[in-house]
Amino acid sequence: MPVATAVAHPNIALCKYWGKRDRTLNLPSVGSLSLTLAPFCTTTTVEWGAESDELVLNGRQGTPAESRKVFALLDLIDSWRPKVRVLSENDFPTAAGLASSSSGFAALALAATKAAGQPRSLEELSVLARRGSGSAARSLFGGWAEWKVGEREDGLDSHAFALAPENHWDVRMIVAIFDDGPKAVSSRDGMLHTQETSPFYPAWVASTPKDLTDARVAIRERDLTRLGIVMERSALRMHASMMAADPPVFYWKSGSVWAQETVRALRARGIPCAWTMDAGPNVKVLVETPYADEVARRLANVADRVHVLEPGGPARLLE
Ligand code: 2P0
Repeated sequence: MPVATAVAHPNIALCKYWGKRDRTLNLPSVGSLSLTLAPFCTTTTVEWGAESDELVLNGRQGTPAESRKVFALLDLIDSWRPKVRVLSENDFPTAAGLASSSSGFAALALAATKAAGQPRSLEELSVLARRGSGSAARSLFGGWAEWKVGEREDGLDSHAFALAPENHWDVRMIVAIFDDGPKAVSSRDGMLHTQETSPFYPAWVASTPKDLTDARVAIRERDLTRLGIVMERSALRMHASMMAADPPVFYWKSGSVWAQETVRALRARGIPCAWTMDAGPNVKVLVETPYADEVARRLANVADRVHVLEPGGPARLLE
């Protein structure tokens, strides 16, 4: 029975993805840009040929909703596929403010295509992983990656590509945790509701191309001050679009604002750092490595917990 195992890291967007132009193909309304982060990872084993379709996620049976998403992705690889067993383990809490779906669907796409005997390029895998979860399109790549919005109706040009490898720039991403419970509103529901009801949504979409242009330059020049301006602008505009939805989608907690204030205070003292937030209350702070310990210490004063992460490599198969 063909078996393959793959490992992928989660990523955090510096220029955010929020909104879809096609729900069936999971095509984004905006381009996005991210940093892939180690050491957190998802390890996924696919047995292509089993008694029945089975998903085991972190040692428990997958829920019907989780299983539907996973097996729908496998159907895209081969609509005549045999029954398949999928075992997936995250070495970080599933709802800890890092999208485990990003590493999960990247590892699944890589392991499943290998087990099915259908090896694909990283760009083709990115198109496939995108169908499971948008942010997974970026986790196939290590380091700094951009996911193109694309123009084609079939979505084949909406994949990520590598901007710079993980050793391009010596930085850390510090995750300040304020709540590791499950989200009240999933990203998918939150973004669809935002695009359907927020008067700010068109302005959000229109603002994103400049963010991508500015972020590419800042990353190339390893300019954290410039990248920080883009990161915070992108996160604030994304959250402003959802806060203006009807009813609002609101993920912030008081601790989220304390962490943002901590970052501004550190910057005022000459430490280059910048924050971003996703569909939850946790705050992620990008900093050059020599300042990481001090920034982590300051954030630990306001957060329940902090994790210090580093740029991670691309998704890979385990022999
Ligand atoms: C991102 N997020 O760029 C944005 C920022 C959350 C906030 O991608 O519907 O799980 O599966 O494509 O990728 C989280 O949403 O959404 C996400 P789907 P996904 O990282």
